[in-house]
Amino acid sequence: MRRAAVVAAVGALVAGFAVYGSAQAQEDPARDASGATAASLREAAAASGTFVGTAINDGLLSNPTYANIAASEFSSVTAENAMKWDTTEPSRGNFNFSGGDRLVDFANRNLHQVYGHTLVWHSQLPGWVQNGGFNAEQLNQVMVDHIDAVAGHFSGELAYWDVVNEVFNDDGSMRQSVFQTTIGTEYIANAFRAADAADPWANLCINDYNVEGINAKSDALYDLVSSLLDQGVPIDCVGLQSHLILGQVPGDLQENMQRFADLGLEVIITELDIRMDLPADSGKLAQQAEDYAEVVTACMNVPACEGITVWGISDRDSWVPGVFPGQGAACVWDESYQPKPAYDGMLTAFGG
Ligand code: G2I
Repeated sequence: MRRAAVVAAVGALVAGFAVYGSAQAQEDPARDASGATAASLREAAAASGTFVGTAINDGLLSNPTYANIAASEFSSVTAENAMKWDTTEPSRGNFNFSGGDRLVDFANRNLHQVYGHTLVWHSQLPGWVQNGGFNAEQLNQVMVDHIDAVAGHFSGELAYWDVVNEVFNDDGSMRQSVFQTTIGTEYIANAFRAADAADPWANLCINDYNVEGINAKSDALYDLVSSLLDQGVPIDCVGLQSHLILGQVPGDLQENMQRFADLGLEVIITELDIRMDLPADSGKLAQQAEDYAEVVTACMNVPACEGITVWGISDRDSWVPGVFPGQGAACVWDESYQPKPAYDGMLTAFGG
């Protein structure tokens, strides 16, 4: 059994006794449709053996409001940026694990699992890799050395790793990253084998966006993971990022998750947020609550969907407005760290 299953079991046990490390008890427990109470997303999710996570900006953990929500509402944390290549190996052979270590320490103190993100990605890739002029053999060695050092450093601490991230274009063709153009598609199998060697405990995932519904890109992902499994490559899970748009949760999300589950893989919602045109209003927030609930329900209906991570706690901290001008309000807590209707949507869908 890989570590994730152990962590989930411990999480469920812990939630049963409502002990949350340094987290404070909630004063106003929500009441679900059946009349049962759930004090937090974490407790509601654990009751059904599912984890609920958030991306963490470790620099914000010194904000007590942020840290308290992270500690009490979630059972899993993902490093929003701290475990990416440009942070962990900014120059060749020089490693920086300070942000990742802070996150692991926070997680251990609060009985969270840690979800590692990400080992091999075309973005946030330092110039020495992107423009290093390496040939195929050299770049493969650079990649394997990176995985060996980073996954090796955190080995035993993480429940999951996104081994490769965003390897496809939206039409299902391979993204022409430096890894793809220099090494060829076999870089993906090589990366998974290196990650498995460096950390035999973590579940190893492939992660992407716009693969939540059945479409050309998720078809390509399905074909790739099928081929990796046929080759005996150690892959355990598929991450559906789920950066969604208000009112546009794909109607075939559950069916799509199920086809990956039928291959024997876990499916994780890894980066959920649901953006809208600003300003938000009560109608949009009500729609957003329905959308969040729909995603949770799809996951709950697929036993291999082991968990859901939201991409940041509050609208104040979200990446969305910086990348999509005029859009935002994508998270579950508002700019003042008050829970939005989406909070109750998620809580109720988890079942309390
Ligand atoms: O773009 C949204 C997500 C899509 N899937 C992969 C995720 O890793 C990605 O996360 C975002 C982070 O939320 C942002 O925080 O990745 C961005 C980079 O592609 C992150 O933004 C970067 C900024 O672009 C940099 O200017 C900044 O220095 O964050 C850096 C650290 O704060």
